[in-house]
Amino acid sequence: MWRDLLAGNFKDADIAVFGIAVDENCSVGRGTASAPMVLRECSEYLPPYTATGERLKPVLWDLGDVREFHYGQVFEKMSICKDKKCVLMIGGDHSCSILSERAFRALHDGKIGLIHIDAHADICDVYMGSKYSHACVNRRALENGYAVEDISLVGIRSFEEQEKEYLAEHPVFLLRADEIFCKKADKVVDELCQKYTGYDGIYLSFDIDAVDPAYAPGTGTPEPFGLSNLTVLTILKGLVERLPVKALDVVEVSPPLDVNNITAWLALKYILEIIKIIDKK
Ligand SMILES: [Mn+2]
Repeated sequence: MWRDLLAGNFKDADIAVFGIAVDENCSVGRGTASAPMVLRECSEYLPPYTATGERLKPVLWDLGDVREFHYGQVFEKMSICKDKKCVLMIGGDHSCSILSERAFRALHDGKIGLIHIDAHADICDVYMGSKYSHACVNRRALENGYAVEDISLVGIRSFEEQEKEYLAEHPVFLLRADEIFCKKADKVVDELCQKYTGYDGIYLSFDIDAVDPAYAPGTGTPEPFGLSNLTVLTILKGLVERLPVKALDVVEVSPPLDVNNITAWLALKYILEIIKIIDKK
C-alpha cells in the first residue's frame, strides 16, 4: 500500500494517515467503512507523481484503522501525530469527522478554523433520531470547541428545514455550489484565505459528495448540481498551500456503491496532490 510514499520510519514522516472504518451513522447508502482499505489497495497502483508531473517523496506514515465509533481511539491516533505537518483521516461516513475534529481542537491551542467542503451543510442537531448522524457534524463541532465564526461550509446545495432555520439565526460562512460555479475556484480560495487570516490551525473536512456525482458516483447521498473534480482540486490545493491546514479528512467514499472505483481513484488522486503541497511547505 501507498506505493513509494511511505517513509522508512515514523520519525521521518511529515504526514500521518489513519482510517476510521465506520459507516453506522449514514442516513442513506452505506459502504464507506471499506473506503480506507480500498483506497490503500488502489494506492499500490498509482505512480508517485502529481498530475503536473511532480515527484512525491516518501513522507507518509500509516497508523492503520480505528474500527468503531469511539472518541478515545480516534484521540489516540490524532495525538500520536500531533506534531506532524499534517494528519489525514480517511473515513468512513462523515460522522467520523465529529471525533477527529473534536480531537484536533482538544490537541491544539490558539485559533482553530474548520472548513467543511460538502454538498450538505451537516448542521442538523438531531437527524433520524441521532445526534451522531453524518448530518450533524457541524452542530457537534460547535459543541466541541469551534465557534460559529470558525466554521465555513463550502459547496453546499442541499438543506434540511432545521438547517435553514439554524443558518438564518447564525452567521456561518457558507458558499453554495452554484455561487462557486459563477465565482471560479481561485476567488473562493482568496475569500477563505482572507477569512482565516490570523488562524493558527485549520481542520479541512472534505466530503467527496461535494464533487458532482458525475465525477464521484460512489457515495451514499449523491447530490446533483455539484462542483467539477478540477474545481474542487483547485480549492483543495489552494487552501492547503495558503492556510495552516494541519488536519484533513476525506470521507463518504463508498466502494460498494462505486462504478469501476472511479470515486476511490478520485479521492486518492486528491490525496496525492495534497501530500505534495504539504511536503513542499
Ligand atoms: Mn455530504
